Amino acid sequence: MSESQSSCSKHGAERACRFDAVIVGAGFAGLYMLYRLRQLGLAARVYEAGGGVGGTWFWNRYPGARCDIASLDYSYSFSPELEQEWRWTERYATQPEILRYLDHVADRFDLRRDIQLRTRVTGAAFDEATSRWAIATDDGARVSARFLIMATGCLSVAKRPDVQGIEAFEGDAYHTSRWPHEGVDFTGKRVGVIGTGSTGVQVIPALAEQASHLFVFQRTPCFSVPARNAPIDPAHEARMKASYPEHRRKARETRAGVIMEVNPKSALEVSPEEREREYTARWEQGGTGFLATFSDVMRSREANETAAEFVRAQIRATVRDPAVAEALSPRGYPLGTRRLCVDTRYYETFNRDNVTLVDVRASPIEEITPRGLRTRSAEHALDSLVFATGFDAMTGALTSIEIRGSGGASLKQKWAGGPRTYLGIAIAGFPNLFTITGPGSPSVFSNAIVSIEQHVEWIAGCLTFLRERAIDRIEATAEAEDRWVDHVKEVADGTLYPLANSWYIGANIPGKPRVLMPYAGGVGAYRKTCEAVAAQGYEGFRLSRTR
Ligand code: FAD
Ligand code: N01
Repeated sequence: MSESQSSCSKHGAERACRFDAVIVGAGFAGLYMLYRLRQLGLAARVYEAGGGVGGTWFWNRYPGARCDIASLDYSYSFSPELEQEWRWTERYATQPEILRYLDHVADRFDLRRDIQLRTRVTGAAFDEATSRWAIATDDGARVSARFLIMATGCLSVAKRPDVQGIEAFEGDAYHTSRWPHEGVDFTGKRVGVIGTGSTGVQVIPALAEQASHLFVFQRTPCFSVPARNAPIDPAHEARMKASYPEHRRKARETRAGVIMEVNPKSALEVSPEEREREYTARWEQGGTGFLATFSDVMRSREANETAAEFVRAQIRATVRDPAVAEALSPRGYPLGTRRLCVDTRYYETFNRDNVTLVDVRASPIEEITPRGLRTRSAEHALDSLVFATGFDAMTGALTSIEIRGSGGASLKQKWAGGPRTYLGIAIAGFPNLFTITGPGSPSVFSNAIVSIEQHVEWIAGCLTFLRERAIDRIEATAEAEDRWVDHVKEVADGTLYPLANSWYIGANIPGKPRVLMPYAGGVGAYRKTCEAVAAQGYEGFRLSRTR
């Protein structure tokens, strides 16, 4: 398998390239995958649709964008030197800072020479005779690679709202994940925002500070906890950097890839006073650690309701107008089953005179007009519209590429009833193809960087194993995939997640099958499963030689 080839040739207007591996996407996943393949001596090429590296952090440039896992954790662990030399300035870094970090990584490890930007992979077909992928890009090149590694991201395909009249709008319209690089000045403008998920709660306070008036069109209220963002205390940074290896090792063994102190008690076994005290303490700490206030918040509907009611009480205490506070209060789904939002002055923003909450569940959006937006009960004149409407998550980037496996089988068709994978890394019928943080892996239920590094390292280990045995074809068996899909579903059914309409289960995209796509078994347990599969000679995979 070790061809270590990289060559491009031109025949007339046609360019043909051959690599050991093609990686699609140059975000956290694609960059690290390239680094590891280089270490193995493989010739790899990254194709990236965007005009720069960074993935999520290249695209999502809306005001207020930042991570909500502490940056000292939301960063690569593979290079101790990088870990030590990079200095994060805030507990949760802003988008520009994370993008600077990823640009630095690309330069520091000399990755750019194997990354082709502004190039979209449009199709890939597996050739049985050669066990290679024939990859089509939108620059017309014909690319051949033994292995195809999809680092296409779980949240990289923007979803525009399916609202009538959208094309007729005469003002400026922006999707938060396709934000203009030069920024947008909303000073003096009447601005409408559709969407109140994690993006909405970040962009809304930022826009409110600029716009003459901001209309927030809310369909489903979110649960949001304060970030308590702040500059990083140098003493904390020094302590963390001194204990990084141990800290990272522990994080890899947790459920979500971050060390959280989980209170072992049940929310239902403590007194109301103790419950209030514990929730208040977590609320004051800020961040998603709120979910770990009691052991059963994410397991028991009744326990969860105590957390939900605590948040509703915070909303009532913060938002001065009781009707607005009530409209902002989520009901009807458990806290955390749609991604818990983390904000800076989100609820406070609704006390501003220049902000109006429009409840579009009570009065649905009827159409976007040339001059604004009309709901069933009112018309709102707008200069600008901001769509914080999310993504065709987890499967969108994969099914939008025409991927054809053994015998020409289409991935899109295979997944028509929901994604089917083995470990979220491989797909039966699609040999030599790997998905980083694919559906069926912990992915978006975790600190993404921990999950990305685990997948990249597993794939690198697998390719080394194949090379040492001169094996050039690996494919998940249908039986192993069926077992894994059943296991993912069984674990999902034991959680509260299926109770909410969320992008986790595809509910945000009309016609998408209702399947909990990420694996809810936790990154620590999942890692052990993956390691056991590898230790048993890649159990559940069929390995063979073509030549
Ligand atoms: P991405 O960063 O999405 O990169 C995928 C790349 O693939 C993109 O650049 C895309 O252009 C490219 N691509 C896709 N299809 C093609 C194609 N056909 N051809 C060529 N290129 C293609 N996760 C956390 O754990 N913690 C956080 O705090 C956090 N904050 C987030 C904040 C925002 C605003 C968003 C949107 C997501 C956040 N996430 C967070 C999730 C985030 O997506 C991951 O943390 C991580 O950045 C994903 O990296 P990736 O490389 O897997 O994918
Ligand atoms: O997207 P979302 P997001 N009419 O799908 C609304 C990560 N992230 O971009 O639910 C009216 O969560 C929709 O309403 P409803 C994180 O993983 C992280 O906010 O369909 N409303 C919803 O309110 C996150 O979960 C950070 O009723 C419409 C919103 O749009 C993921 O990315 C920051 C509508 C979409 O919310 C996605 O978050 C940002 C319509 N026609 C993102 N269509 C961090 O801080 C959609 N909506 C880490």
